[in-house]
Amino acid sequence: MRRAVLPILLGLGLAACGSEGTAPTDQRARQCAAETRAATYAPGMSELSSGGLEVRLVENLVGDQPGAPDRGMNTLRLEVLDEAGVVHTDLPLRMKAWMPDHGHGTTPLFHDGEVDGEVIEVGPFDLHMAGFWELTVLVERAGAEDPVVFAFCVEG
Ligand SMILES: [Cu+2]
Repeated sequence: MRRAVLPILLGLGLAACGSEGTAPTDQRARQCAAETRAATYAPGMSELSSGGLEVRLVENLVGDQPGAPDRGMNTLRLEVLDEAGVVHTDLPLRMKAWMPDHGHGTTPLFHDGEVDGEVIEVGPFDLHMAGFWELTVLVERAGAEDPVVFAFCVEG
């Protein structure tokens, strides 16, 4: 499948934002092994915002299957907890998916959260390239956006 898709992507001019798109799979895997900025995905992992909120990544879906963020369509299932540990579904949030090394993100760049029970779902969004991605969750509280960053290396 990927062999068939790559020439199409290259034809769209995406080759300009990195050479790893054409690198052999083992070379990309080594890039991720050496990527010190990236977290290792685990369901339930969480990050604290400077404003005191906890954003928990309940799970990521690749397509409709649980798994580590990967190339293609991903969906984050999040919980937002306040300082008292209370789960909030009343705080609007959006997520920005960005490749800082390449200076581009997904199209569209921002993805709004939608409440699904006690979980807030973001996506599906397309991680269209292998490499280092920052998924910045911006939770709106008291008129300001409080960011939390989940950083992953996508081996593709
Ligand atoms: Cu890129």
